[in-house]
Amino acid sequence: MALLKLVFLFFLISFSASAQKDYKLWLQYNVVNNSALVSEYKNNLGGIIVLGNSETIRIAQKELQTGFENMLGTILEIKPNIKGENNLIVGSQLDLSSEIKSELQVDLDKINNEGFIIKTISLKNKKQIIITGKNDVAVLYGVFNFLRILQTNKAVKNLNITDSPKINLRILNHWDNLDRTVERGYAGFSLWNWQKLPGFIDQRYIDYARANASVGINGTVLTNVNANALILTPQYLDKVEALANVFRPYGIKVYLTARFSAPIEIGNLKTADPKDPEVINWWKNKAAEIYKQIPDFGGFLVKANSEGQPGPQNYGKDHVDGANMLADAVAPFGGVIMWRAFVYSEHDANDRAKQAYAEFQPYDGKFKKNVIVQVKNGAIDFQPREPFHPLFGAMPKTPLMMEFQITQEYLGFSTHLVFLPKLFQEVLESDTYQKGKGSTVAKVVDGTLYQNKLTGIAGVANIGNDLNWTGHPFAQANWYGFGRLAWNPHLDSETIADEWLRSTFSNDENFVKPLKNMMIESREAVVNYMTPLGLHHIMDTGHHYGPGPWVSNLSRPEWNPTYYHKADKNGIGFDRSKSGTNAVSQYAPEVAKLFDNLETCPEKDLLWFHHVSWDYKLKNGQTLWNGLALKYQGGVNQVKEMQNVWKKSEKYIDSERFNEVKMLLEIQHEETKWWRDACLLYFQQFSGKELPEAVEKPTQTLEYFKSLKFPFAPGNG
Ligand code: GCW
Repeated sequence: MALLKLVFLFFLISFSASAQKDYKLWLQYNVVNNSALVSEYKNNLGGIIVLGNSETIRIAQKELQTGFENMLGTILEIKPNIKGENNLIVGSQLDLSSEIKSELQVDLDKINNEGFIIKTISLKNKKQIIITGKNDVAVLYGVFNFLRILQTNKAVKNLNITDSPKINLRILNHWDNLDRTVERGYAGFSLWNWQKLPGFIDQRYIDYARANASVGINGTVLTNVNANALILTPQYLDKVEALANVFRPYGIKVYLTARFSAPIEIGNLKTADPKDPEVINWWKNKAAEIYKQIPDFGGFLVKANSEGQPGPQNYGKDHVDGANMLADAVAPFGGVIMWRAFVYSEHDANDRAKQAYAEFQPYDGKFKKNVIVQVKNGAIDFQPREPFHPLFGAMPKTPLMMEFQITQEYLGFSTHLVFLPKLFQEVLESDTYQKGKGSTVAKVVDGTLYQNKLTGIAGVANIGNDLNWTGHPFAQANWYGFGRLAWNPHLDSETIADEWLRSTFSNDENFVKPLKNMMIESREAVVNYMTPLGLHHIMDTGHHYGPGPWVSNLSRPEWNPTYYHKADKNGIGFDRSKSGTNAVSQYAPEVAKLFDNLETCPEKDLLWFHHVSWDYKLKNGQTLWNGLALKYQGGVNQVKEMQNVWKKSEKYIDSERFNEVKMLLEIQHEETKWWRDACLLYFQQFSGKELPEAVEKPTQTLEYFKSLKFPFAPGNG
């Protein structure tokens, strides 16, 4: 019995010890085991002097102490004032001595309000390291960046870093419902425990804020864009206020989704017409009420007249009327309205890919100054690959914010390992040519192309109450990577993968190198085994889990996969060229020409823009049918290879995370075969051709794949 107890206890200890690792995300603060580095760190970091005493500064101090203790095994001495050399001086510009300030003036002039400086300077001939910025939150960003230097085992001698975020609003969009289900959430239930708020502050709220601050995320929309008006009632606003209070010292503002019909639902009005004086007044009062409780409330995110959500069009008004009415309500308090451009209508027979542009582009210049239009990265909907949305660059007089999806609605939920920064980077680097060569999407989003003051980027969160936050340990990298790209949309995804691996797992080069390659490859792998060569939207209905290219019975034509792939005996693909729907014309002439012409259209986007025959010759000489089949097989092989790489990583990491990822990769590998077989068997009915040699025989019949049902797939309401 005693032995049993002991075994149990051991199990409990080892379990919770490694479970904590999962929970700790990229803030592991692993012991530095390179002795030369340890002594360098210790020699350069004698103690800290903390200037200021806000809650934010106290958080920064605690973070440094925790980091040091864990990574170097030493307690960092807190000094009341600068004595001796090699101290870390941490505090905002407002708290710096004039001597330090004058040393740093050039750098201070370079950074923006949220930027930071990490610099080795000489004070009275003594070397010191300063971490500063214009305010305490900027200092906190500097501290996290400094700790990243240590976490990634880089040198701290002669530091000279100035860095500022290039985008103002760096926001997570939670599609969290008030009943704690999460639309398209695959990591458990919502973090927000509305029933226990405001009295009970879950430690997770604090840990969530800390994780976000560590990558510079400065806003969170707490509620689903398919909104519930109740969140705007006093009962819920008390709860929102409690969360805002937790997040504030971490530099994170709270935003809410505004249900357009709220004046009717909770305000007892007869209409929600944006031109109705009572409605206008209701929103003004609501905004005032919110700002009284939450003075730094960020504003509203709105999904209107999209997929059945109410909006101004219900009253014969348009998006501009709706957005501007709300903008006026929050303007006196400095709030913003993020108005989504994700619209398509069952009454519009046009190519769905063209509808958002057709509707929004003519509104350019008509929105109030505090409105920013939120545009998904592609014109359809967060597919494994989409060409960039044609609205980017096409509204020079309107701030546009990027909406990425971090949660993997269409990319294997939280069972597939897919490193999304690679996808995000591909979009951000795309050249819109709207102001000549070099007019990248990143420059539209960071405001440099058209000198927009208001800039933003949103990521639909993949976070839930799972122990490891994101369901898949590697999905943490997508949260991390989103934050890093939000800070700097010009960052390279390889750099991000490198940082993340080192901070999350290990600095051992033998681990980092192969794993980094694996992460970078993982995005193309998912495209290959799901939607190669420009295919899109061929997933199963409702839950969007797994393949469903055969689905053709849904009430709205543009909900059916057959609408998108258009496979028939003549070939496959959606003709969006000039001879088709002419969606290409929504791009700048240079880009339109590129996509329109079969010769120049990148093959990765081929079937997005063209319907081509099964015998069409690809650049490598393969027929389209063979090439398509080989891509599917290639994706399966890539995941097999990912499994091999992962197996070799065992000795570098803890067994719990190792096993989790191993199991998940096995599931992923099985599912790659499912995608390959289901899609190829289905398309084969039209091509009438044999599969090339190198493609493995299907594991099941098409009928079998069609019969699969997943009534309780997560994320689907
Ligand atoms: O991707 C689709 C999803 C919906 C989502 C919608 C949107 C929140 O399937 O679940 O609704 O997009 O972005 O509004």
